[in-house]
Amino acid sequence: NAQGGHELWLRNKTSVPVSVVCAETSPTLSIAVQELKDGWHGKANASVTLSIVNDDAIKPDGFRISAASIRATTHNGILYGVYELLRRQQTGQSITDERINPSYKARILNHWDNLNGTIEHGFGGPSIFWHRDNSLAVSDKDRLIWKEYARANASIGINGTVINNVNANPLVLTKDYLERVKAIAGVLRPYGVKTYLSINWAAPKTIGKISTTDPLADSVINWWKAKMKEIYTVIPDLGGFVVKANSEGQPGPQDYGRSHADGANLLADAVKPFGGIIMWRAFVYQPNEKDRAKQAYNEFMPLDGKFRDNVIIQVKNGPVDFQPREPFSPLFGAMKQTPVMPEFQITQEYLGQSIHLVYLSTMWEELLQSDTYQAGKGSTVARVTDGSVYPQKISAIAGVANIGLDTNWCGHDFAQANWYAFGRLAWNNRLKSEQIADEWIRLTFSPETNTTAWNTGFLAPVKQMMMDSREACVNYMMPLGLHHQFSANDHYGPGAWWAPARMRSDWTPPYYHKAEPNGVGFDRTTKGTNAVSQYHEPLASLFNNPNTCPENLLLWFHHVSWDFKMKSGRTLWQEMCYKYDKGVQQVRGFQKTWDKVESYVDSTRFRSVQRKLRSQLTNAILWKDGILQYFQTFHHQPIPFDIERPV
Ligand code: GCW
Repeated sequence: NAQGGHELWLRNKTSVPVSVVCAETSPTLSIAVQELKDGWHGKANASVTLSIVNDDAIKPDGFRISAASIRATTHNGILYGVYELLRRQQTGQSITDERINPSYKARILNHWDNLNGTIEHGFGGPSIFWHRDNSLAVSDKDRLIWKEYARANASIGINGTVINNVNANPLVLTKDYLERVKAIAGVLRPYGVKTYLSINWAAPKTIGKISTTDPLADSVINWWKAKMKEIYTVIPDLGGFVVKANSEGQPGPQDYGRSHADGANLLADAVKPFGGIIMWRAFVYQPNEKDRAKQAYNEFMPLDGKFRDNVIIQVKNGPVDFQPREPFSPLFGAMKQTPVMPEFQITQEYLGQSIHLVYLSTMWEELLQSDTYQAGKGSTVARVTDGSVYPQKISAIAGVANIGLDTNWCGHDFAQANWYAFGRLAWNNRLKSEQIADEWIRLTFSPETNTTAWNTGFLAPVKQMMMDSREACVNYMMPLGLHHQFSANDHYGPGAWWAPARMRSDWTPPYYHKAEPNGVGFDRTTKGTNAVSQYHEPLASLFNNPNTCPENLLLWFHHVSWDFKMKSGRTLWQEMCYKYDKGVQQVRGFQKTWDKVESYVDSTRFRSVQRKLRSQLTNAILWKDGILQYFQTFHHQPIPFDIERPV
């Protein structure tokens, strides 16, 4: 077995000879041809034809494949077809003649990378784009890493990347930085990966010496027009920009009494001549809101239809903030005249960082398959964002990257699966997490011949572990609709009790659990904050009633008695104890699973995962004991005897 994880899912396994016929040439096609030659696992000495065709049923990145041909309307389409063909060969999937198009036009990673090389909530080492010493010189090593990164992305269909943090340093828009951006874009381009940047709203002031950033001021409009012209002269095919404005202290148009639409449209007009798009984020909440979960909807719904056609609203999967489980954001499907794109978080800020083994695909699948009912039954988040329900010129999806300079790229070997899964779901938002896990395991760990012993001894148990891992994390961190129970700002360990005197209340866990002697949970019903009304019927009524609300979201929508009767017949308190205990037992189970597969994995990866599972267990126990003992101080009921009790 190959050592280490730096090759990701692109392991060079022994291939057989193939001849490739391709009439055209380009850097992208050269890559396509080379990949086929290096990775061919089809019939030995077969001949494969790559051709550009006219076919209205094939979208720009789409393709038509068969066992011996790939047809597309663009060179990028050919490249994606090549990776599809190779993946099917290497994972033993069948290849029939079919046309395949991506779900979203823009499939984008968001790097929260700062210009000084640090990464906000990055757990896989320093930035691959920016240096710790602030130097902007481009080295051969830089180029090599960017190339491997681009290849990995292309192989799973990711076609864009935002290379600086949404908490943006305006300097990225200045000359010397733009030269580095140009170099990065140059390496990514042949792999079909477009470069994007994050904008700091106050840039005209900070780097432009303009006295205002009012989006309606001529000086501001002109500054942005000139800036965009400058940027696009350096990088003519830059994809566009993401903007975090009036969010967590970032400047924005509201500083001047203007709306998100005023702000987004100003930038949209400035990039329009160059074909760029503006991804305007809806992650907004204020210190004194009674219910943070409602604000994005309240701010953005009145603006529906007021945005330019090259603006898309970027919405986190849930209404609060990337918690282990949230209901879907009510903005999905509700904005009918403005395209909306889901934002996932691949980096595990709130799901155990680089220590816990948590396969996030099941969480994203849950979101994509959630029915919003906004255009009748079957209006899933997938369909209301990908253009199936509403006509939209642009469609996109973003994932906050978990990538850094660590040897295995992501900190945890299994975190690579989350990068992989994001790409696969962005390409096809109907895919099942189980299939994605199956592919990833085969590509990442498979021996030369995948034998029955390997299938039953390794593939099956490891896949099961991955499939169970997110629910396990929910169980030992925040079951039954609990959310934001983290201590301090690192968002790692339990802190239901954490509430320093001078801290904004919405940054402390008690704001979210509202525990007291008689009960627990956040009342978002019509009698409470009425957040339920932001959902379309029948969901609003379903969520509003504690007896019909899904139990896994109970404490999200309801404040209920500790003795509330659960479907299992247990009280809420008992059920909570069993959930936390189950989470801990699941992690013990993962340890056993992993220990048994030792003979199938190289020792580097085996030991690293084994070590991390041990820490995960310790931490899961801490979560269970800490939160349960804290809640006991309100109601003084015992912990059931048949679960593992705090000692
Ligand atoms: O989850 C929170 C993070 C912030 C982040 C913010 C956002 C980039 O704690 O670090 O800032 O979300 O998404 O803007």
